[in-house]
Amino acid sequence: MSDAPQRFDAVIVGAGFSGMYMLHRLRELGFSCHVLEAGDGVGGTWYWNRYPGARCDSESMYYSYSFSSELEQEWNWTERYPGQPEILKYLNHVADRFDLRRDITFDTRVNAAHYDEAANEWTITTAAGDTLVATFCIMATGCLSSPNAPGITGLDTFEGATYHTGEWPHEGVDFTGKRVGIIGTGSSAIQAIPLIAEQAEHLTVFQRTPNFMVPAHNGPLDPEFERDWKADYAEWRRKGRESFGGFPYPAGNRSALELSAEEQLEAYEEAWKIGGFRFLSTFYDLIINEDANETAAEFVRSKIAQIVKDPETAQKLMPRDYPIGTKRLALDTHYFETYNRDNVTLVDIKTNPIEAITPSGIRTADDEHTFDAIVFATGFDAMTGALSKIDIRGRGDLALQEKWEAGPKAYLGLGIAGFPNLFTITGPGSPSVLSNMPVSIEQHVDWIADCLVYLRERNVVAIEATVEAEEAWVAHVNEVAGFTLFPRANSWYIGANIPGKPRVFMPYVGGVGPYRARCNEIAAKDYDGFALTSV
Ligand code: NA7
Repeated sequence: MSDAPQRFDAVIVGAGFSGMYMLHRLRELGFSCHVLEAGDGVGGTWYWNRYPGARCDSESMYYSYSFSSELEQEWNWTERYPGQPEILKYLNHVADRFDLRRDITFDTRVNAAHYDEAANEWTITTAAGDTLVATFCIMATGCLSSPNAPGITGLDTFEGATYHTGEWPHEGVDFTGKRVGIIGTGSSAIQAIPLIAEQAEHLTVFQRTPNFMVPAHNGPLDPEFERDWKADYAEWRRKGRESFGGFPYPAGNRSALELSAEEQLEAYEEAWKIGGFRFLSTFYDLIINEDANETAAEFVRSKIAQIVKDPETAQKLMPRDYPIGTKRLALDTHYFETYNRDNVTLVDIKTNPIEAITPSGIRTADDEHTFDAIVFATGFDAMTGALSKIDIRGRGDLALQEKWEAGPKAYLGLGIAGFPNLFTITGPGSPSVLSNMPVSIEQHVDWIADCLVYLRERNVVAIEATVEAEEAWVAHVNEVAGFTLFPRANSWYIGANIPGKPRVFMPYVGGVGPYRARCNEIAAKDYDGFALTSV
């Protein structure tokens, strides 16, 4: 980049699923735009998360872009759920096919984005000190992109190797013959543990909270299934867009409580056989009714008891203190069976807490563990972490961090009062992480693209969420969350995994279909709830 700041209609931060599609849409519409990306390639989440077993929990046929039917038809997925290498290959294919790289600068982390009120422009500053100037600043920074490294005493003293699942070495890691400790039992750990256990001499798992899981039943994609999908792709996509979670299968239409225990069991067994997230759609009331939820939770606990041979370990692995589905449900491929191996030990750190990391390993209240490597599968500062790392300043030099001190506030998860012409893709207050992400990403990107065309056609130079609309939306987001069991869990949805993070339920649980309708209605009413400034 040269010394003089380059000027664009829009600067997009991040080249994952969102940033790539945003670039494509805006460029097609004739806007000048540029993407800044911290990694040395496209992919975002799928660029960084290269740990063993990294795989998407949404199925291949719908964890993909829908904007190009040619792309849909030409790309062939190989498995029911796409593995990280295959998703990354897909995103690289998309980057090549739509010639995206020429407008992306890689290896460039954004440190600051400041709005100049007088000039009505954003100045985006990179870690290297380069600046870009743009009318619109679009944050495509991802919801799970700021790794959480727990501040455990003595971390720096450890003499072995340490890894975070979200920042995995590109060359991979060979654990053969190694004594390995892994902290965390969320979705990433659940995928990594069975594979690390196969390689390592010994694997010790440090569990703070046991997780509910249902089988993934991954396997090669049946070519006939793929053909059927491709023959009717538009209809499958429509179903996904209009659904609750962005998944194109029907929501449950029965209450768990209408059925006898035997009938419930039959329904859960059937869902267990199918595998995947649709387990939670077995009945419509699993996420809103505690008694209904408990029937599903108990079913999963009974499965753990059947799979895990050592009764004491099985007990430790059974989640009991939050409703199923209120922390992110994980999909299981030989996770529970892994605890039947002789070289795997489970340490429950609720009863036997980690006291320190030592030069040789981990010391808990009761034991001393020696390791060659420690894996942190400790998750992310979700939804707001990546935004908080950037010094974002709006009108009157207001810092986003300051505005969000008591928790994030945004209108539709798209715009923020005090921050004109700044958009967040899948930001807090939108369905985002509670949905099949590409569906929510495309909806946001399309909404922003349409919005920018609307502004251009009317000579509107600035758009900003009003405080009233933002407050009302945040109240609505909280109200809807309050109708569900979600707030009962110490989840990353509520910021509970990050010490000191305000407890606010961040995603919108109203469903992607109704949310889309609301966003469209707001756009149709000339961006109701946004203040528009014309030249
Ligand atoms: P998650 O789901 O946030 O899991 C992180 C795990 O690490 C979880 O078991 C946490 O326990 C545990 N954790 C976090 N901090 C600590 C500390 N300080 N000490 C001990 N244990 C800790 O992250 P993932 O990467 O697995 O998955 C993220 C998302 O990616 C996932 O939900 C999917 O959407 C894909 P906790 O449950 O907080 O007690």
